[in-house]
Amino acid sequence: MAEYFPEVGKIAYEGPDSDNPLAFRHYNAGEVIMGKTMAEHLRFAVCYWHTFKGLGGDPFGPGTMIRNYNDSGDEMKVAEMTLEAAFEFFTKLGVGFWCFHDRDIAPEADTLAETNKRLDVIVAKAKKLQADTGLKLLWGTTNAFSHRRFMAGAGTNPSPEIFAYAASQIKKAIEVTAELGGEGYVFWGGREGYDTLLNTDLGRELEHLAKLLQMAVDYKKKIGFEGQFYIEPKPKEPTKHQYDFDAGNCYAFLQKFGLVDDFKLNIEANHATLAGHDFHHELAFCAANNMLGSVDANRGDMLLGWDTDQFPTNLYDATLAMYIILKSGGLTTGGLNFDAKVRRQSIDAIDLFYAHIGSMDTFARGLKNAVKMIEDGKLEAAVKARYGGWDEGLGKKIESGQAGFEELEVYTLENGEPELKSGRQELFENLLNEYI
Ligand code: XUL
Ligand code: CO
Repeated sequence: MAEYFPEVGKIAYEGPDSDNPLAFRHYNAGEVIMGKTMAEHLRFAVCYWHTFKGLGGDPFGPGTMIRNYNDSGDEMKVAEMTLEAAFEFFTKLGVGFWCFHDRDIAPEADTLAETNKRLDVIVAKAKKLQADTGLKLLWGTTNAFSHRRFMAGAGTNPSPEIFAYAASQIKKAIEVTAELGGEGYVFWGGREGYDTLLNTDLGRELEHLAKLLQMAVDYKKKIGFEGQFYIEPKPKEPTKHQYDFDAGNCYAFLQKFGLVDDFKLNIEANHATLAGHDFHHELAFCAANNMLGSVDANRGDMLLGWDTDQFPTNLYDATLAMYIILKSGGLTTGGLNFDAKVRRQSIDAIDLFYAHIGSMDTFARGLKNAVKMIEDGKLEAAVKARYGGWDEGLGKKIESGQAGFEELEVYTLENGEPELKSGRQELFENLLNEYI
């Protein structure tokens, strides 16, 4: 097999004092922290679509990146070379997982039958490469948003024929995900939303989306696919409004349609910020509602305001994310998938390595910081103290349902104006800084 990244060897852990840009300073895969190795805690995945199919195109210009695995006029040959390059990259980087969309591993043909055949060829090759390298599939997903047939959505398309097409495509994508032993399957509603309400029956579209998801759940059970289903919230882009707006919205939707036990959420940092939340908020919401499944680890640029999908390098975000993840029991089926792309000017293949190494080190530091926060317990104790009133007397009565409006009125009339306590935000912020 050809070598596609000959200038890079296996990336090793060299410790914080290393000045080798092609080494980890903080991510030491086998190091045990709180009973698990760092690799087991972080479950890093590389995403196929950005890392191997993204070439730097943006709305103002085409791609800028020239890759040696792209160098053939034959689409299937390119697909095979790209897959080989990807597995070389995964292995050299030392991640345990990868993620893909059906259409980025195998190009679409003229008919669904022909497209499925192409997908089978690539999946057979991927299965072999997984066996040879020990790589695992974190999740698969469907691209039902790029082709022109999906311009008005897939499951929420006004046309039942297009709904049927999307269902057929998702069926196949779940089958190949199962074939590759995928630990999960993601639904990201690429164009499940609307551009204008004037031409949209919002209520009916939501019903249809639920139908599609229910069919997927039924089919998953029928074929015995045991991977976890995830929904990936995103509020807008490409549509003006996406139905899977944020974690709260997805949770309500899943509850309404009786789907809540069959899905968890895949939280993407940049999608959180597009929804006007921070990453921390979306993760905390999921943790509070037992919906935390997996993470698309990236970041946006607050001044640009669209889904820039940058590599995550912010230590505060990584620390708070890992704090929530650890406190909610850690990642089980999910992982940290770098749904991120190098910038348009980062044209060299080696930039892909720098980007992933930096982000893996960022989350390794986040993990270590979060462990310090948990072991030291000060933050948790301070939060607990703030809610201490609920563990006794009046609070306990309210929480256990032993008080109603009348009892509370009597209490308030007898006790008068409640004592006020500082929220101590600055003190909490200072405390957080001590761990970073
Ligand atoms: C798009 C996005 C997707 C999903 C998978 O914003 O995040 O790549 O992660 O379809
Ligand atoms: Co994503």
